[in-house]
Amino acid sequence: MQGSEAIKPENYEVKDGVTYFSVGEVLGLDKSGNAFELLCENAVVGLQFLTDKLFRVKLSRQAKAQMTFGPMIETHATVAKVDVLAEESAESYHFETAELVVEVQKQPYRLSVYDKQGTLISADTLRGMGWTDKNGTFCSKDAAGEDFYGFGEKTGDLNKKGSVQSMWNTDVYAPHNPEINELYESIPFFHAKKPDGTVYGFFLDNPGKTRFDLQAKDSFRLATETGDLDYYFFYGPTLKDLVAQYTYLTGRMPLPPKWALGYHQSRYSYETEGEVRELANNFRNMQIPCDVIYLDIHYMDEYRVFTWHPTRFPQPKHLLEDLRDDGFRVVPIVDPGVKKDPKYPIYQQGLAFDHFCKYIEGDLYIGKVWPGESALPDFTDGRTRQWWGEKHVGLVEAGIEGIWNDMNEPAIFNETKTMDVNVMHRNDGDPKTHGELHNLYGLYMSMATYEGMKEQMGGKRPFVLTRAGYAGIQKYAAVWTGDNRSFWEHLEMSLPMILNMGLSGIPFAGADVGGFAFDTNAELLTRWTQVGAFLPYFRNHSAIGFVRQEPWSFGEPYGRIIKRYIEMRYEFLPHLYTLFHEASTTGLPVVRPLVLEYPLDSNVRNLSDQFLFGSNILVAPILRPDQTMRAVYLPEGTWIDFHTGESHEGGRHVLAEAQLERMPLYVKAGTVYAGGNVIQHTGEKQEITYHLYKGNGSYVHYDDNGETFDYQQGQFNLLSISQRVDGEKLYIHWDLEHQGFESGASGQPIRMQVHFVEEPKRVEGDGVVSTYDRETRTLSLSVGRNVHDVVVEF
Ligand code: MIG
Repeated sequence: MQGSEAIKPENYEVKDGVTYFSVGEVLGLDKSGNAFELLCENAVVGLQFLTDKLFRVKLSRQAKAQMTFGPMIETHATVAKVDVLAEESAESYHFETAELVVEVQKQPYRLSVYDKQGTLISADTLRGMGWTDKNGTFCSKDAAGEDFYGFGEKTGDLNKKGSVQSMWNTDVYAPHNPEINELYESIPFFHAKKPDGTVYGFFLDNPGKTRFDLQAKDSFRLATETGDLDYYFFYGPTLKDLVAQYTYLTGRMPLPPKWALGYHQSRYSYETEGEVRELANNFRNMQIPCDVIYLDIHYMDEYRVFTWHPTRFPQPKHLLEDLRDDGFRVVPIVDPGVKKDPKYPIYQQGLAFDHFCKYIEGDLYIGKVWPGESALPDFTDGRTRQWWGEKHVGLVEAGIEGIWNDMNEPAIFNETKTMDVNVMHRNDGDPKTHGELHNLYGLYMSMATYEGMKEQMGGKRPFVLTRAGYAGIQKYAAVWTGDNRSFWEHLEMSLPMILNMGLSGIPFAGADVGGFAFDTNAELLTRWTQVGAFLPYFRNHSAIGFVRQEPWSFGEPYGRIIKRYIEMRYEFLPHLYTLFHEASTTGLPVVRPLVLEYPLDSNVRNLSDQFLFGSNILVAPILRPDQTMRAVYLPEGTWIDFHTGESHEGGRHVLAEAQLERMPLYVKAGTVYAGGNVIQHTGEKQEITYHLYKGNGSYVHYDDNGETFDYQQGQFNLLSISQRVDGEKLYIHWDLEHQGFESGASGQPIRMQVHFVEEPKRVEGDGVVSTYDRETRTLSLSVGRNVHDVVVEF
């Protein structure tokens, strides 16, 4: 048995020669504002309850606790009142809310969390909390048998058990693989799921380098490299609850414009106006749906941001108008580097108004990026964000509604791949070095972009895509996973990455379909497009110097199959939009690992080669060449093969047929979802059909104008549909829950299809028109708006 002398502030060495210091014994308790201050021998520990299930622990190596919140914490979370009962005994302090008990042992400091039944949820290890002679802080927690999820954009498995996760936004062109831990985004948040299914989580709010060591069998450690430990503890008890709480704390994705949910086509680069027009014409002539075309760096004049190349794109406004008439939006790339060029107005203004990053001595920081030597805006300053946002006005006036932020880690062409960590950021009056704020740089850039665009777009929703980000990025931008390669392995790896991003508060994520670098091939592009159609962000993008990978690039049968899956994206769009709306209100991801919906199923703890689109459509993509069959795990319930109608009892594996033109898809019995006919872009009118897979279940379909913020004033529709099986009868009921916008459907009958059923004996309901297709076993119903109930007897 070790006594407390084991961690008395006597320093102790660990194998790598680092000396650890602990906060020591707790000597007293103070209250300051709504935070408790535990006065320890060597530090002050702030303890602040934000809700009954969410509290914050802040280590301060100063006389008083420093409790200023990080910039991404939502104001509503910081002001909420929580009733906390605080008591003291000889050995400990005891804090109790309606849901949790936090016990802080005095000799030495050691924090434990219990639920109200007295079950231990989490506790500090003997090593506890402290710092090292290298100046970083740490906290070690007991954990035995936990599975770990979240951590944002990371390579490797869905379940991060046994790994080390490091957070430092990095531009990685070298092939992404499970060994590369630092990519473009850093989300220092994770879920820990105990073997009994109980879930708790930690968010380490520190935008410098942080590290999560999950290798030990019975403990894990959180560590910072700069700044003092500032963590939030969440008690689930479910994964879903935890995502909701985390996004309550750091914010939720605003509803994107509907067009951003369509198919996006990109290339580094479509280099001229002529090339872009030809591309657009190809889509429309071949009737392949597409909403968005991207302009990569070639559109600029020598890579000067906010300019157009004089000969490649001589009349941007005219081009954009023509494309818009044809239903296309154009999203240009905007990088942070501002070319050092005395004749360039943005550089002139940036200098004149002191917007660029500098050293403490006042020297400008200059880094080499695409435009050559460049200055970088100091986005940590609100004043500079405002300026940058305003600079988009020319693009907005030309008709741009979406911006693609790249290189915002920031990526610099040098040894460290980023800005000098000694650069001093203004940080709204609280200057800090780049090393301390690094992971916030890209987020602040996208925030400036989103807010600037929003101000200029006359009530329309902007779309921003970003490569770099930090916790809270979901409030400003969609995220793509950067420079992947056209490898089957990268297609496979993108799934746990996107699923974990969803569990980390970022529902709007995707990878470059087809792969960015290296030559893709016909089969890979086909399989990648199939799964891309069911991922939240759906963009085909490829790099300069490699084969073209537009949908038609490989001829038949590939072109036809790719087209069909892009069409399916649009057929599922009304449901996808509903899922996006759900994500924007609850934080729940659009695509979900099975463990989110079936947390007690031991077959899905680390399953990520299949996922759920919403809660009840299961997508089982093909991730390897020449696979025409695959094993699919179906969780409990009855699952219907989308392609064949075959019904399977879950809780077991099935072998699915998956010839090139088929990606296995299963719909759970009882599912209702809103679908639509194929349209060429989201500007076209789409007829809604409600799809029913016989069983018990309900659905609420959300819709609005897809473009403006009027939905926040009630201009949206909610239509609920439920179905219930009783013996031979299927009872269908629908209601208009909320009618706030004119969809063009008013007065039109409600259309429904019940899939894979026998020919009914009778269909009851006033004026209901029903038809039955024997071949597809589909029952189609058309119900007048004044009829709310239909009974189908089989
Ligand atoms: O150093 O703008 O990830 O999508 O096409 C490469 C050119 C810069 C990296 C992005 C990629 C983009 C490319 N950019």
